[in-house]
Order: sequence, then structure tokens, then C-alpha cells
Amino acid sequence: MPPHSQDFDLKAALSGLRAEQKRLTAISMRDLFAVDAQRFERFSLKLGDLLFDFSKNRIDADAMRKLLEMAARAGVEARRDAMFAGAEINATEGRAVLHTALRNRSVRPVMVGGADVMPDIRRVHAAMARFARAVRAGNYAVSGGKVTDVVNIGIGGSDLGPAMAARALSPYVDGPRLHFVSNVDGADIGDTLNRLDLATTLFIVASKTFTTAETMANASTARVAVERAAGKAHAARHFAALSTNLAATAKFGIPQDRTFGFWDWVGGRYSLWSAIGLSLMIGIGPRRFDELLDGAFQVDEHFRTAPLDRNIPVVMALLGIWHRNVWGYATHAVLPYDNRLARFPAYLQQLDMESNGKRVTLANRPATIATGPVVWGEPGTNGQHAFYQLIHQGTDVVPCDFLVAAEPHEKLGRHHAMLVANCLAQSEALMRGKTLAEAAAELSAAGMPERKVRVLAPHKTFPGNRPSNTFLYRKLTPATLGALIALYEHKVFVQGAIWNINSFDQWGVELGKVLASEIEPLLSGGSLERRDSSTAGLIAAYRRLRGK
Ligand code: G6Q
Repeated sequence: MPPHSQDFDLKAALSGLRAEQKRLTAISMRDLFAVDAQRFERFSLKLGDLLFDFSKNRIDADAMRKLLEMAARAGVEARRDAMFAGAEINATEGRAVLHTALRNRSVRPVMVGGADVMPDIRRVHAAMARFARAVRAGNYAVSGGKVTDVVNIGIGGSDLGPAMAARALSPYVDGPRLHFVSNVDGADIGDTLNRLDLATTLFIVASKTFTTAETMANASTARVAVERAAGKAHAARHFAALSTNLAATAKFGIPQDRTFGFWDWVGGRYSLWSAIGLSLMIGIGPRRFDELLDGAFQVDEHFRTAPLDRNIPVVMALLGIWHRNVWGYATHAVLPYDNRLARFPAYLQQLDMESNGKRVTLANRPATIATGPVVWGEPGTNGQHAFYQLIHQGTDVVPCDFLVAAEPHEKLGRHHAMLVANCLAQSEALMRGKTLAEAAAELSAAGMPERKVRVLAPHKTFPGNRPSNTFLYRKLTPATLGALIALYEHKVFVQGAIWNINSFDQWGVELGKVLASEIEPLLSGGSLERRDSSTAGLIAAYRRLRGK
């Protein structure tokens, strides 16, 4: 990983930015718009059909210039180039980071350790496409005939991507029905098995390592159920595997021709583009899947080549750092006005929080400034009737990303116009707010006595100046989805580069896994001496409730 450029001092850069913040604290966003008729043009960027409006943030040209200087001095471009070139930028795991190679739609080779990885990528992609076509056409039959349902069994990066995308692209799903089982809670696999005809169901066991406890438990439960329904001899045909651990897939009994591999340089949360996308590919077909890759590739090319100030993921990242490190906002809301993007916030939650939830830098020292924010969100307009109260009037400021399509998939009267109007209204309300004087004037105009106006007006005041970005795209197609995901991937990358952290490991998930394997046998008995009194007390109470 190329280090931060020698002369780059993040703390000094942030303190320079704090001076800009101080200046901007005295200017409302209303004023920023009032004094600059070109503000929208100046603070928005386009990529194909996609418009990224970031004008409703508390920034101006001077602050933006300093942010861009920071990115340049931190060596973001060199790090980006190192990632695309297959350098071992995942330093703690000694791996390259090449999800971009999976959607490299050009003829450019991508070299890892002196070898071009593209032929292998194309080989697996072609095998996936052949299999997907055979399943969709009914040429790959299971014990009960044509496959009607596909269940992806995986968790984390081996679930969230295809599950989120299958929902986002449901208008394009014209193959078998898709289901996703991830949780080790038996309710997940139990409910899924109960509603399926197992004789016509294909299970795809998706696990990079093929050792993940939850996935292995769910896969074994599914196999027992299929063996019972279809007979041992026919059960194997109901399974396919997606993994880098081909020895383990063979041991599970999945033959090589139904095992689709990938590589250690594909991080779990970046793996939708690899074999992990097979369930989605079966659902929407290889051609639509390729469109997803095309959309991501378009963003990769943009990220690789656009100057920093025209580079959408770079600007997204810098605004995030502006909010997190300069203004001190700890969370970031993703609010899609696109109901099918219901799982997009959860997907981005993993992408961002697992990547940048780090407290040690690449210099192996504790991070002394805040890193990744808490990412959360729900689709609008539902959220408006739930948590937006806090976003508008709470004591914390929550920067928001709004996402909305110009064109719906449904032609249903006013629905889409209502949806879009609500989306735009929210960002306008957050930006403008309503002053005490305006609130009071409204109440007085409605005939409220002065004494009551004085009491009620503060409650009806909105501070405004609350930042948001808006993504407006033509329609939620596979290409649009691919582009949106890639934009956020690269945003997270740029932030990690500036914070000088490794965005591609996730050691923080390990400790809990180890403790769970210690605790599981204790649930049915044994000494609790080594546990703290809370954990011991909870285990004892559990045993009593279970009569153990
Ligand atoms: C993602 C993480 C994690 C991973 C799951 C599943 O970046 O590493 O979410 O994807 O733990 O791992 P397997 O694919 O190995 O089962």
C-alpha cells in the first residue's frame, strides 16, 4: 500500500478545514443558495444518467478546495492506482484487492503476482452463465424436474449483496424464485424450507471460506431436509457451491462442475460481482447480470480517470470526512426513495462499517481521529413517519443521502410523483428549516393568540442547515444498481486512504466467534467459573429456562 505522502499531516489538514468550518458556521445554507445562482451547477456532478447533487451541504468553493487538496496530498490517486494495478493493498492479510477486475469489461489485463487474472475471471463467469442458462431453461433438472426456487445459503458478504440486489432488481427476475437464508437462527432456514417444494429447489451454498459456522449449519440442515424429501441418491443434484475452498466443497459432496470458484483478492463484502452473484444471475439472467457489471465498470472508469474535483466517489468521500472529522457528525443516513432498495442501507452498512470501522492505522498506531461513521437508513417515505423527526429537530445532525429514480417500474397514477416530491421536499426542508419568526408568523396568521404562539412557535421551529446529498437516476436498472454500489465502494476506499487505515480486513469480527464456540457447550452444562458474572448469570438463567 503506498503510504500517505511523506509530507501529509491529516491532523494539520483537518485543523485547516476547521477554520473553514468556523467561517461557514456563520453562513446559513439558505444564504449560500441566495448569493450564488449557480450553486446547483457548481455543486453537482453527472455520470451518464446519474446526477449527484451535493449543493445542500455546508460547503463553498474554498472549503471544497481545501478538501480536494487534502485528498491530493494524502496520495489518494496513488493508492487508487495501486488497487487497480493489483498491489497488495490489504496489508494485514497480504492480499490484493481486485473486485474491480471482476467487472473489468475492457481488454486490459490485470496482473497479480506477475499473472493476468482476467482469463480465470472470464472462465468462471462463463461457467456461471452456462449453469444459470441451464437452470433457467429447465435443462438442469433436480429430482422433481425444472428448478422453481433457488435458495442462497450464505451470510455477511456472501448474502447481503445478492439478497439486496435480488430485491432491488425484482422487476427483472424472470427465472426461478430467489430466497436467501443467512441467520443461524433456525427460524430463517425453518421458515424457508416450510414454504418450498424441496423437490424443485436448488440450494447454493455461498461461502468464500466454506468454514463459516452459520452457513455450514444451514447447509447441513438443508441437506438433511432434501435427503428426506428427494432421497439420498438424488440430493446432491440439489446443491451448488460458491467458494475459494474447493477441498471443503468437495468434502461437502458438491461436485466440481457445480462449484464456482473465486479468489482471495475478492473481499466478502465486495464479492457480489464474483461467483457470489450466481443466485442473482439465475434470477435475472446472465445478460442482465452483465449489465450490472457494466454499470459498475462505468463508475470504475470514472473513478480511475476523472480529476479529483469531478470525481463523484472522491467528492462523496470528502463530504463524509468533512461531516465526520470537521463537524463531528457520528452517523450517516442512507434514505432511498425507491422501495426496492430496502436492503441497500444494510448493504452499505456492511460495506462502510466493516471496511472503515477501524482504530489502528496502516502505520500500526492507534487512530487519533474518528474513522467510519455509523451508517443506517430505511426507504422513504416510510422513514418520514418514523425517525425523520430526529433528523429535522433532534439535537444531533445526521447527514443524509437521498436516492430516487426519475422513472418508476410501475405506471400507477400519482404514486411516483408523490414519491419524488417527498424526496425533494425532505432535502429542501432539512436545508431551509423554519425560523422562529416564520413559525410564529404562521401561527399568528392562523389566528392563534399571541400568548399561545410564544409557547408553540419554538416547537414548530426547524433549525435547517442540515446536510444532504441527492442521487437522481433514470430508473433502477441493473446498470444503475451496479453504478450505485461501485460509487459507494470507491467512496469508502477514498475515506480509508485518507484515514490511512486498511479498509479490506475485518479482524473485529473474530473475538465474538471464538467466544461463541466456547459458550455453546456451556449452554447445556459445565463450569461457568471462567466467565464474568453477567455472562455466567445469563447462561445459568438460560439453563433454568430450558430445564437444564
Ligand atoms: C465480508 C466479511 C464477512 C464474510 C462472512 C461470510 O467482507 O468478511 O461478512 O463475507 O463472514 O464469510 P464466508 O463467505 O467465508 O462464509
